[in-house]
Amino acid sequence: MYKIENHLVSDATRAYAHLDEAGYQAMYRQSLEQPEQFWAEQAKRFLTWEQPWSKVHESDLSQGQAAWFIDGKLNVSVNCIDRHLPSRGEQTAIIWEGDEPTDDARISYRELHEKVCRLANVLKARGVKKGDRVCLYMPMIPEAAYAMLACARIGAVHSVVFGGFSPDALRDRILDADCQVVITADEGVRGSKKVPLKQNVEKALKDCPNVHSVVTVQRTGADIPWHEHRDLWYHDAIAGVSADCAAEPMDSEDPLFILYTSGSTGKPKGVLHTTGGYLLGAAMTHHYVFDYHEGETYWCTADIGWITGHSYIVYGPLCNGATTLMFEGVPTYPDASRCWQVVDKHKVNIFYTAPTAIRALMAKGDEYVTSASRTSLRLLGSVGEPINPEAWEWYFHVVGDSRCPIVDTWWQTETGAIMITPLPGATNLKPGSATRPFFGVEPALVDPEGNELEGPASGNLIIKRSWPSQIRTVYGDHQRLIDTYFSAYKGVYFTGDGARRDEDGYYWITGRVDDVLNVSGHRIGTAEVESALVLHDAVAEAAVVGCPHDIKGQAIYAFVMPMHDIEPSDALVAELKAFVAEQVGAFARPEFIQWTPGLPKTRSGKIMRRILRKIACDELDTLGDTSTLADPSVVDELIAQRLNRA
Ligand code: 6R9
Repeated sequence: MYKIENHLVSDATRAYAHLDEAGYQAMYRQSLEQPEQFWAEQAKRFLTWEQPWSKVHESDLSQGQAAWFIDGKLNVSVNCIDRHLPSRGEQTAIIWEGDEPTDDARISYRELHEKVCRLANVLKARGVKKGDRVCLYMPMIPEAAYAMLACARIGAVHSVVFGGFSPDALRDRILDADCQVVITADEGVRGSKKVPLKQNVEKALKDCPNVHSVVTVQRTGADIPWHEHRDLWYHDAIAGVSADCAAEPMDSEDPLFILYTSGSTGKPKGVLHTTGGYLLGAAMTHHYVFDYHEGETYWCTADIGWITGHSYIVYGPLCNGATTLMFEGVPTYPDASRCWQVVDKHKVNIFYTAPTAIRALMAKGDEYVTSASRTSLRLLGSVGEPINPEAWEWYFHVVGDSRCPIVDTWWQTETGAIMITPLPGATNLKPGSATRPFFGVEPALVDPEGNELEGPASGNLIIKRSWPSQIRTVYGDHQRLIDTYFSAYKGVYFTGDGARRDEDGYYWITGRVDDVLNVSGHRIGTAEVESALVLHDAVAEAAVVGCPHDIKGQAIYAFVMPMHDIEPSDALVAELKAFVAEQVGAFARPEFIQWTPGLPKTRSGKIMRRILRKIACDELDTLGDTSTLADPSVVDELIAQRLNRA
C-alpha cells in the first residue's frame, strides 16, 4: 500500500485565504442550522438581482422538486458582464490560448459585452425567443463563451454538445431538446489536428428538420458544406446588428441550460439547470474553493462541452469578475511542457485539471514541468475522478513545488457546482480524499437498504437536503429524474457514487456504483457502448465493463458475441473499435474486445456484469458465486481467453 501523508494548511496559505478552519466551521454550521438566512445573505452578496425573491427555498425531494429564490428575477449575462463594466470594463475577462503557442488573445469585459450583445441580436433576428433551445457544437474558442452568454442574455436555453461527439450523438441531442438553432465552427483544432465540426453538423441535420439556422464561426477557413437559407457566418451576422441588447429579466427558476450526461441506461439524460441557484452555486464555490482574489488569473483545462467548463470556465469565474483562461489545445502539444509554458506565459495563479491529465504528464517525466518556472502558481485543483495518492503527490511536489495546496473537488453534472472539497485556508489535506462538504451540503453514507451509517464507514453516497445548484429535471422526462436520483433512497438525492468516511469525517470517493464508466474523466454509460456495438451487423450481443487503466483511470472492456455466420478476426476487432468511435465519439473507443460464444447470464436472462468485471480486471480469486448462472461453463471459456492479464 502507498503510504498516505497528510498535508497541513501552511501559514502562508492560511494568512492569504478567505477562510480559516474556524471560518469554515462557523459558515458550515450556519448553512445547515439557519439555511434561509445563510442562503439569503450569500445570494445578495454574490449576485445582482433585478427583483428580490419572496421565498428562499422550497423542495420536495421525494418528487425531485426544488426551487430557490422563488419569484426573484435576474439575468445571468448581466451578472457575468454588465455589472462589472463600471469597475473593470478594461480588465481581461477571457485569456484565450490557441492550439499553437503563438496564437492567443485577451478579451476585456467591455469587449465581451459587445460580442455577447451582438450575437444575442443575431439570435433574436433569427427568431430565437425566451425558452427556445439552442445547440452549441463548438471548439474551445471565445465565441463558445459568447454563445452561452448570448443565450442567457435573451433567455434561450443552451445545450452544449462536446465537440468530440459523433454526428449521430449530436443528432440525438438536437432532437431530444428540439433545438432549432445550432452554433458551430467550420473546424476545431486540437493538437494540430482538425475536427470537422460543420461537416458533422451537416450529417446530424439530415434527420433534424426543425433546425432552421446554423451560425458558423470561421476558425480555419476550411471548405465546408453550405445552405444559403439556413446558414450564416458568425462574422457577417454580428457585423450587421447593434452592439447593445437589453437583457431579458429571468425568473430565478427559469431554465439556463441543458447538458447531456451518461447514465446507466442507453439514452443520455438532458440535465436541466435553472438560473439563480445554479449561478450562486458556481460563483460561490469558485470564490471559496479556489480562494479567488481580485486580479488573479485562473485556468480550468476542461472543455466547455462538460459541466466543469460551464461552471468553472464560464459562469463561476465571470460572475466573480475574474480573469479566466480558455485553452483550445491539448496538454501534450507541441510537447508535454505546454501547460507549464502557458502558466508562465500568462502568470496563472490557479490551475484546475483532471487526474487523467496529471497521470499522463507524470508518465512523460519531471523535466517537462521543471523546465518552466511556475512561480505564479498558488493553488492546484483536481476534478472528474478519484485521484490516486501517487498522482496527488507528484502534482503537489513537482507541479506545485510543495507550495500549492490541492483542492480535490467532488461533484457532478447534476450537482451543478462543487459539493465535497477542501477549502485551501481551512482544510488539512489527505492525498486522495475530497475531504469535507461545502456549505449547505449534507452528505451521508447508506447501506443498500438505505440505513444511514454513522462514524467511519463505507457505503453509497447520498445528499440529504436540497442545494441551490441541484438538477431541476431531466429535460422532457421528470419521471426519469425521480427514478434515477430520488427513488433508491426516499427523500434524498442518490449520487451513484460509493464513498468511505474516515475517522476525521473526511470523504474518500471510491467511484461509481452503477453502470457508468469514467474514462479519462469522461462519463460513459456501458449501455451506450453496448448499443453502439450491437448496431454493427457482425455483432449478436455485447456486454461492456470497465477495467483499471494507468492513465485513463478506467478503460472500456467489451465482451462481444458474433453473429453465427461471422468469423472473429483482428481486423473485425479494429473495425468494431472504429465503429464505436464513429457512433459515440473517439473517447468511447473500447480498449479491449474479447470474442465470446455467449455471455454469462442468470436464469432470468440478466447479464452477470459482476463476473465480467472481475474477468476484465483479472481478479479471478474474487470471482464470487457463479452457481446462479444458466450455463456456468461459459465463465471458464471467458477466463481462458481474457485479454487484460497482469
Ligand atoms: C464534475 C464532473 C461525475 C462523476 C462523479 C464521480 C466522478 C468527479 C470526482 C469524482 C472522485 C472527485 N468524480 N469528481 N470522483 N473524486 N474529485 O466530473 O461531472 O462528468 O458528471 O462526472 O465523476 O464518479 O459521479 P460528471
